[in-house]
Amino acid sequence: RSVKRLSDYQPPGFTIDSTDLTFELDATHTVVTAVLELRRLDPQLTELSLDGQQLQLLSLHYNDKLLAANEFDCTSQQLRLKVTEDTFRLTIRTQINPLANTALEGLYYANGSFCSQCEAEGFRRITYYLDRPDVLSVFRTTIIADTAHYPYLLSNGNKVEQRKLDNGQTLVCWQDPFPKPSYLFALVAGDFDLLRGDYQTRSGRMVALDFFVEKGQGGKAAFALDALKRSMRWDEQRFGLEYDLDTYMVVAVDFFNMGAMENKGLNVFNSKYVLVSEDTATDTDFFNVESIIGHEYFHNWTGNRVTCRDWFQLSLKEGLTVFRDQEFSRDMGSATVNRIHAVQVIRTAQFAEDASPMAHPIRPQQVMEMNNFYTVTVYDKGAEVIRMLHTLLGEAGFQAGMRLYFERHDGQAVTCDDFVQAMQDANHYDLSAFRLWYQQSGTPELTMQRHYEPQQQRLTLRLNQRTAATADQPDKAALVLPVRYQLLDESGNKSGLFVMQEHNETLVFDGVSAQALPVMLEDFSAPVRLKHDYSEQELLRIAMEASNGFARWDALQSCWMLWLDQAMHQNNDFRLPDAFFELYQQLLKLPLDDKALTAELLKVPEYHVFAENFQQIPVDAILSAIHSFRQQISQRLAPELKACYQQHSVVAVEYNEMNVGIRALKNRCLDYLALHGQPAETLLLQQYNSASNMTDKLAVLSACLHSAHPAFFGLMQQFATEWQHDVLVLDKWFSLHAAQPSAQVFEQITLLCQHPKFSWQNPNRVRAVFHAFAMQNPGQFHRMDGRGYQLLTDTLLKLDPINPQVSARLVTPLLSWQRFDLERQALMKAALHRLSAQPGISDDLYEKVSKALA
Ligand code: DPP
Ligand code: ZN
Repeated sequence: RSVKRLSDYQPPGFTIDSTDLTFELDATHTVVTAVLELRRLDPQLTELSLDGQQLQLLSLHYNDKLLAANEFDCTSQQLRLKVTEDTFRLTIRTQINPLANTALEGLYYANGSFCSQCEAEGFRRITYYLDRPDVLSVFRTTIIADTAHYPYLLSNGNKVEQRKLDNGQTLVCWQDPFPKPSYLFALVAGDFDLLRGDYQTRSGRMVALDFFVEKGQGGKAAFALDALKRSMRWDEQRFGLEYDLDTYMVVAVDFFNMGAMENKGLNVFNSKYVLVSEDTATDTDFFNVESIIGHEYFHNWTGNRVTCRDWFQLSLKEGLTVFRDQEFSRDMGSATVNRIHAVQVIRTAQFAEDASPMAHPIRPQQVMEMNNFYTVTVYDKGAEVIRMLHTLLGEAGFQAGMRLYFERHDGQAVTCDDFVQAMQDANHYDLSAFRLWYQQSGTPELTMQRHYEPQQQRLTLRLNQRTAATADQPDKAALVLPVRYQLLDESGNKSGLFVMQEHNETLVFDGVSAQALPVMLEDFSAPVRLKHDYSEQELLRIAMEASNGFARWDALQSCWMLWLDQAMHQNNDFRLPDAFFELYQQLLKLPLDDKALTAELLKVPEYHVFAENFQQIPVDAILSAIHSFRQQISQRLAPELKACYQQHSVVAVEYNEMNVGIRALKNRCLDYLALHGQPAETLLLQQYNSASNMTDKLAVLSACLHSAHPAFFGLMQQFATEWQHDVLVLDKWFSLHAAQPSAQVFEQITLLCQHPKFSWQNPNRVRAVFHAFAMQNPGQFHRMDGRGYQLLTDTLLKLDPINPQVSARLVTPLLSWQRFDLERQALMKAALHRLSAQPGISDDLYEKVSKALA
């Protein structure tokens, strides 16, 4: 198995000026004819090597000459031939089997439609090609298919021809004027509902917006269509970027490995990120649709117009585009809650990845299977790195950098360094030390110690940064850390930005009182772990007094860690302090204007939040402490919880910031009230039966789940009957079953896998069951008898031959075996050995398992 290294990058020896593709579609025997106009860039080269995978070569022409089998070399991975001219044409006919393509990479056939996914290296499963992002070509795509079954034949760009053939087939031809790498190619053929809209750009051009979704679901795309218009407007206003084609198409499919894909002019989406209506989707689903619609749209400039030179640069487009979609979401809803959620992703999933055998910098240095590097590090930590640039340069400076970036690189395939250079040059700001963020992995730990001198009224903060070794890199250097702070003081609050560069630095405040309290790392201004010496009392003071909502939430998070620690040392005799109940009481009686933030403040952190603070994770102690915290809150604050619930129980159904916040608050109360057992039943049933929206229905089910309420099973049955026709809703039901914190979950999962709507071929179904089990059911997954690990391992062995991308994602929780007690370590390791012993295990899974066992 081969590993590719960034340091081995070589520019392409040939390029492809134009790519003319013809698809004769058939579920099992699709014939692809590729006419490629090639040009030699390196005159020394005498051999051309094209990438290919699982292709059956039918014929190969060099210019007009049909080549005989001995005139080229065709292996399972490559097509090689001698080349004598500087420009020449290759005509390659291949046959592929889309129906057999359960990996869902390249061209596949599922649910009666053809669909493609080419990022990162899927195009080589369609035809032999220079399948690398720095080969940009102008594409023309002709699709021929049976008219009755496939009335819509779609590809990138503008439709230039459509005609009926006399054999019941239709031919459609698409031309994309923008040169693009093969990973942005797309083809879709099928029968859909079409929802149409349009958008006038700021320069006055009309753009047709077409959403293609499963038959009968057209109405559920209206919100996504509006979200697209909002994204287009927002990108014009905030970034000055306008759409560049006459049509923007979005296709929603149920069989899809990822969330969505930004193919030029023809986005393909996982249907769960397009299809929403109040009765079938939760507020979180609506949020995700808007954010992902935005994300893929924003890629049109950051990803498509300027793309990546090689796949090691993935964060160039993903980190930047996540930053952009986060800023968009922040402008559309509660800025504070959005930031809290983004920070939670970093503190749980990303910190966990840094601590795992898969640790890598946002620009990885070596890769076996590229699909394994679409990670929370590349995406979300990558976005934090962009956010730090934004913090250092300010909005105006950052936008100046963006303009220079596009001025220099529009139409090119570039590197992360090119991006930073544009930011540097536009601002005359030396970013040489900052660049280390791109090559160093790991989570920096920032320690703050306070020292107060009463005579001088001087507060000194001693700051130290240290990054522990990671699996991929032993030695770490000091990073540039933008530290935003606020000093809470009677004499007035001071805030500012301190840019830390060295391992040890001091920050001095003069003329401040002994009570002055520094709030560090406001808004999580750098992706680090902050170690501080605040007392519980001080943290609660920040939680009550800070003007910044994020700082209040963050202080409470630190409190929870203190209390967990105390609970662990007092065998759960620990009682939460009165001052805490006073704070909660106040929030319940007088919620903040931002109700969604209030609901966040009222939440006991989840297992993963607590777990990430430990090198060795005390699974059982965390779970029992969470249980005890929730019990204490529900008992001590019962009247306030009821009153707050009652006060917010009537909410208009429409998805908007206010309604979402009220629902979040009400359902947070419900979650605690459900712990009251039988007396809560009326309340639960009442909300379930009267709910006009999925958020409120699902909130009842999950409250029952969290509190092990006996109403759970009856309601789950009712829910299944109501929603058996809607797979996206059923996915929620699958996940709730799989998250059930009792041993019954094992039989339940067996039953779920026999459900008529379950399919091992469908990633959404598989994830609904097994991602929920492995990630949202820590008690059963980490059982001491190993049954949880065994179930996941059996699943992976079954899944890997079907869809390696999905199996390699699901294996994640097993990789971090070193972070558990010795008994669990042994069980998890045995599971990993079982996987590695499996003959024919995919590169995707092998790369992760072998690193975990190294
Ligand atoms: N490039 C896609 C996205 O992040 C993932 N394949 O939008
Ligand atoms: Zn993306």
